Amino acid sequence: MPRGRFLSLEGGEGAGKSTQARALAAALRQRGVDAVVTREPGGSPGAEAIRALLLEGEPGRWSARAETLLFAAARADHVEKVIRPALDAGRWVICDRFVDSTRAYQGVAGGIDDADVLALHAFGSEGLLPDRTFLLTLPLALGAERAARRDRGESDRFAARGSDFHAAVATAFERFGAAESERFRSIDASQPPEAVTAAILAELADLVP
Ligand code: Z5A
Repeated sequence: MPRGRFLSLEGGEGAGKSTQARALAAALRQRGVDAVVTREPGGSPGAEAIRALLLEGEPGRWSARAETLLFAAARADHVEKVIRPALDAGRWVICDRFVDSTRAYQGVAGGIDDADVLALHAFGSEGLLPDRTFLLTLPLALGAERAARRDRGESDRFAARGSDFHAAVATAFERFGAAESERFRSIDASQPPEAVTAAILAELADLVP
């Protein structure tokens, strides 16, 4: 049984990652691919419990180091219980955010060294990386507007952070994409949803059977 493919979607808030994860799974299923959609933080019962700790409460609830460890712990459980078993069973996994989010949010924007984030990932998740990462890009204001419309004014610990923080996250993602052009594909997420899905599928053509 050939191993399944591991795809991740990254980008700032409101970029449309969840929307595209569902649309991509539907498009792949039409092509005969057995695709599962999952998300971070979360995706397994243990990681979903950690998700609640991470997203709820005061913005300053965790130090940058504690927050990084919580994300790494949630990911370790998610990888072990959900992602690796699915890939080993030949299924494709579409993950709404993965380790590049920790590198961008806790790393570049939060002040934790990239090498430390990657060392935790090497220990917790045996360094698993996606076969392809789609970076959904759009102007920050448009993403914030979409997220605010969806959340009707309610924001979690991360959305509540200022525009400088979110700008640093966007710059970090761009930098990762430029440094790892084999894995990353940048997608213009300001287009209508169907056009974004088509752009992702075009950048996946070499992997789809
Ligand atoms: N975080 C972290 O710090 N470190 C980590 O390692 C990880 C995460 C894994 C998770 O929040 C927070 O945790 C996240 C980063 C941090 N915080 N931030 N910011 P979450 O899981 O609750 O949410 P999210 O990942 O941030 O999702 P999101 O960015 O808010 O949304 P999205 O998935 O990118 O977008 P969406 O839900 O698909 O779409 C948003 C709305 O726009 C919705 O109403 C759609 O119908 C609409 N939409 C989507 N696409 C389009 C297009 N193309 N046109 C028009 N409207 C659209």
